[in-house]
Amino acid sequence: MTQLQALIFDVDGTLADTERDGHRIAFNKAFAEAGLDWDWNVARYGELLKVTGGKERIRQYLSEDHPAILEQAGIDDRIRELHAAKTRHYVALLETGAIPLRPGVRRLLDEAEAEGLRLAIATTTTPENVTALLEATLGKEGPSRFEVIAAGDVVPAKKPAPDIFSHALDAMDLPAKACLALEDSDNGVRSARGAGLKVVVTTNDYTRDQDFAGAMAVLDGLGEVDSPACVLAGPALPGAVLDIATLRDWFARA
Ligand code: XBP
Ligand code: MG
Repeated sequence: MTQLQALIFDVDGTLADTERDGHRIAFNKAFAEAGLDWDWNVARYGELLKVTGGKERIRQYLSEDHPAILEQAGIDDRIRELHAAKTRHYVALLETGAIPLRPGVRRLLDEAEAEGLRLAIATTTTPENVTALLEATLGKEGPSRFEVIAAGDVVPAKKPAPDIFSHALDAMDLPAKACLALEDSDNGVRSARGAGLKVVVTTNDYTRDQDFAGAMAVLDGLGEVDSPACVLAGPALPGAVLDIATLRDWFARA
């Protein structure tokens, strides 16, 4: 049987709750700065999250709310410019330290390293966003703790396509059967499963009611000693938190 050798983390919603108070705010700032009256409230943004990728999400919004604008000449450049402004606002927001890691993330990363597991990232978001989040939360050395950061447009087809996880596996030169993905969304589970990976889900407010078919386990978080994790589907947790010993056990049995 193949031993667990690496953890591959999603970023948005998994490492940190970045969507509602991060990406959404940055999109709205970019729209306002461009003189647009587009405003994505919390509920509308939740609907738009079905499409991964910021540029793709703007395009989806236009197709639903302003279809005539999508037909205008130069719209692709316009979307690219708006998205570049959004990334600028998002990185600036992260640099203020406004968005912490989710509970248990730092603990699990430390433990994984101590146990000799390799770490990688597979995300739809823009690479600068990942660097900014990891530096703001884990310090200057944060990004280098992950041997591969697969992000954004490095693959043309974003989640739920499997490409970004396959890309991370190729870069690590590891087979899917030796790795475990950590995700927060249905699109992420489909992407990881498509690449042949086992997946553990930690849900958040936007993803709680999604269908995580194929996931090895679904929890409301990784848990900390003073705020235990709750298993929503899958094997029972032996203690208050999801730790590497439990992950190894679930991985071997799945
Ligand atoms: C993350 C996303 C991203 C971010 C925005 O999905 O969908 O689009 O919301 O990032 P996942 P950019 O967690 O499944 O990878 O604006 O940089 O594209
Ligand atoms: Mg996610």
